[in-house]
Amino acid sequence: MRILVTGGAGFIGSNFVIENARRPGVNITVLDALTYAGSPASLSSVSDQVSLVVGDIADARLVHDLVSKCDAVVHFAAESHNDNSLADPSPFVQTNIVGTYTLLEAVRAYGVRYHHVSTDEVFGDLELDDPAKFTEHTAYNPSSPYSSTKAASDMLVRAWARSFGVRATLSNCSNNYGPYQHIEKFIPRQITNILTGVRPKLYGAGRNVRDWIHVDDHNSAVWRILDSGEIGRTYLIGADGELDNLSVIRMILELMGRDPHDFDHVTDRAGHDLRYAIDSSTLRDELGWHPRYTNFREGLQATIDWYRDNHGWWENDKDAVEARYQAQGA
Ligand code: NAD
Ligand code: TDX
Repeated sequence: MRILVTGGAGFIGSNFVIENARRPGVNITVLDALTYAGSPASLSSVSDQVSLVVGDIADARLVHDLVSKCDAVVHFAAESHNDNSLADPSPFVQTNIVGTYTLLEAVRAYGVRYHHVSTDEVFGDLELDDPAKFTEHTAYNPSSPYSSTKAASDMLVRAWARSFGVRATLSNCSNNYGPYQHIEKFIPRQITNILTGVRPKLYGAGRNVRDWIHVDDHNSAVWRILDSGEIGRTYLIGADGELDNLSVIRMILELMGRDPHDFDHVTDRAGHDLRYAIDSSTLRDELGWHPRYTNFREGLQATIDWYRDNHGWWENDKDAVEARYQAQGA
């Protein structure tokens, strides 16, 4: 199977490529624009097995050429950071909506199988004490420019599947953690803050809850859906990992041998979603998927070790990322 992986030099995409590049009978081409969030270094361990095409998913001619030569597209590429979408929504509209449209037109033209990687943020947020979790039937109610452009892209996929018979599946996953995540994101930002002598930064009071899943578990679910998912269906991916941000920041400090109170409260995010929680029982019951990382503390420790052992992967970006946050009071 020839698979085109968009965004394969980003966090989740590179982990997906590393995990699947050596599967017998699988041949992977990565299409990635190498924005600030993409790095060829993330693919160095599989550079002999994988071709990297540097280009934009909204470049129709390039996309048609690549899609015409593959059997399936797994679409990870996106502008993915909420804070950036509040500072400038325009690349989010362009990549997440126009880019997805461009891919859909190409898979429609060549009859290619398509898997769309999306987020639980399309459902908006939940109250802290709400017993309900997000399911496949939850109405869309996105809050940020990021999540609204992801919601729009999901809608395009559903329409192209229904109206044009595109062989598509969708997945909406909760917050990922693990190696190769950009240091603008919550967990790697705090780990690399501690490693560089900067105090960790917590938005507001830290009551906001995220449902953490290890990136390898997200990707094993994506593979399962690509292989055995029902065409036209949406699957929710989650590993029952709900924790508030205050608990996570304290756990990082503790695992790194610091005082768990040694962090700063900074300006809260505008429109900050309160809580996400995924019910992944359909995926578990129908496709037999289960997460491997069921102990968040152990997965977090392994992630801390990875950032400690791979300074070269992130240290050149650190000052610029923190300067940008400081300018925003965050
Ligand atoms: P990321 O920002 O780390 O990586 C995105 C990649 O896409 C980068 O390599 C970047 O260079 C590439 N890219 C951006 N614009 C492009 C364009 N126009 N053309 C080609 N390539 C482009 O993101 P991530 O965290 O790995 O997220 C991957 C996907 O998973 C996204 O669709 C995101 O919405 C979704 N998702 C992420 C999470 C999470 O917790 N990180 C959770 C659920 C879903
Ligand atoms: O320094 C910080 N301090 C802080 O308290 C940062 C960067 C974040 N936060 C908070 C905001 C969120 O409540 O931590 C939580 C997680 O923040 P992010 O890592 O920015 O993730 P989030 O906004 O929840 O979105 C992530 O999960 C869903 C991904 O970035 C999205 O791409 C994915 O769709």
